[in-house]
Amino acid sequence: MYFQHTDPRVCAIADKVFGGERLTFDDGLYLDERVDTLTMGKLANFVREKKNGNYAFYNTNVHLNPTNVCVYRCTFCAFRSDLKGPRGYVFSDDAIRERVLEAKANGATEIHVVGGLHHQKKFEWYLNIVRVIHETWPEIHIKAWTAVELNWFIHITKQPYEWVLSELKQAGLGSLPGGGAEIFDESVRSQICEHKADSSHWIAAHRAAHGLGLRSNATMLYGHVEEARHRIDHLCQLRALQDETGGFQTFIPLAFHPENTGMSHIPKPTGNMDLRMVALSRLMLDNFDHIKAYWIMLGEATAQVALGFGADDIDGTVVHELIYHDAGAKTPEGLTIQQLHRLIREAGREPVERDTLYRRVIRDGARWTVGAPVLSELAAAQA
Ligand code: V47
Ligand code: SF4
Repeated sequence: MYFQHTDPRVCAIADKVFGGERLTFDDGLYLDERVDTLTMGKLANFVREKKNGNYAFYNTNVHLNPTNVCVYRCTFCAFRSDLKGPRGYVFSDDAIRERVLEAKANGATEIHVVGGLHHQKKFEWYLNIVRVIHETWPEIHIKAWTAVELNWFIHITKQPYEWVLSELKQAGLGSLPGGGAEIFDESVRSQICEHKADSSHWIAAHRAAHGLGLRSNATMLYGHVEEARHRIDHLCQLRALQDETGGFQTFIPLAFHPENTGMSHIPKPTGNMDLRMVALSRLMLDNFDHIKAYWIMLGEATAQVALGFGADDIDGTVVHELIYHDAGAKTPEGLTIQQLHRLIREAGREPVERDTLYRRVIRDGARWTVGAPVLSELAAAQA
């Protein structure tokens, strides 16, 4: 590939990228602090196309946040409520069933379930949510509970992660979302999410899930009080766990949304920073297949451009999102498949509907079946 740059350090990094060589912590720091956005994008796009061709993935999904009542007080969170707060809510089993039946009618393949850590609910309540969803519609993939929630479950049950996860898996859990990771560095965590699960617990929960054959995602919350060295450290820790287990599917950089939070004085990250974080993560996470530009959080325009800066996935139709909308997101609460196709095609990519495990979805209206894993199809076509 033709590549020219006046900075010899950038040329050395580019040689590594084109040669498939792993970037070091120092390379990552240099990219984050010193390298222009278009150069980062060009390098990241090379990796993105090598891994995912011209495909851009999306899925048909729905969100369920069963409660916003939370024992923790993360300063970046606009979603949580106190136990007796006027905004506090708890879903009933009937309301959960209704959400699942709505998802079924809309042809969703996945339900994404995360919420607060309720002061008074026992593990059985969280387990029952998975059971109710699974019994209402066994075909839907249940991606539920972040590592922070799993950490709460081991705290309230006094059982190890393996026990909690096995119970959830038996009830119908399909995979874990990537939330709760924030920034792993403890000096940052103490400012933004004091008391909640630390980085070693986040990692232990995902390691245990991978050990039980459950796939998971990973995230990083950027654009608040963290610095470049914290972001690179975070990415290097995720890369090391992926080397060990291979259980991560997708990485999602999450842009801090300040409205209605305890850090509302911090401006929202710019579109430039959003694109840099997508590119940086694509370049550092050489052992992750997918980087997601979560359109709900980035906005449709930036998510579209991100498909040329390292991202190969834009998440899904996302009906009923609350976490970002409570924190000031101005994006719609959902997009249709036709709207997602338009965003992807305009960006010059080929839309592919995937299920949670990145198998091709073959659709006839609201009815669907799954085909082969798309990346194995791609590898066979390239061989
Ligand atoms: O853990 C909360 C973040 C996460 C704010 O796995 C905020 O496919 C920015 O993890 N500004 C939950 N971020 C969402 C999440 C997620 C989203 C989409 C897809 C997947 C996936 C996972 O949202 C939390 C926290 O890191 N968050 N409040 C805020 N004001
Ligand atoms: Fe609670 Fe999660 Fe909000 Fe933190 S981010 S306060 S753990 S709901």
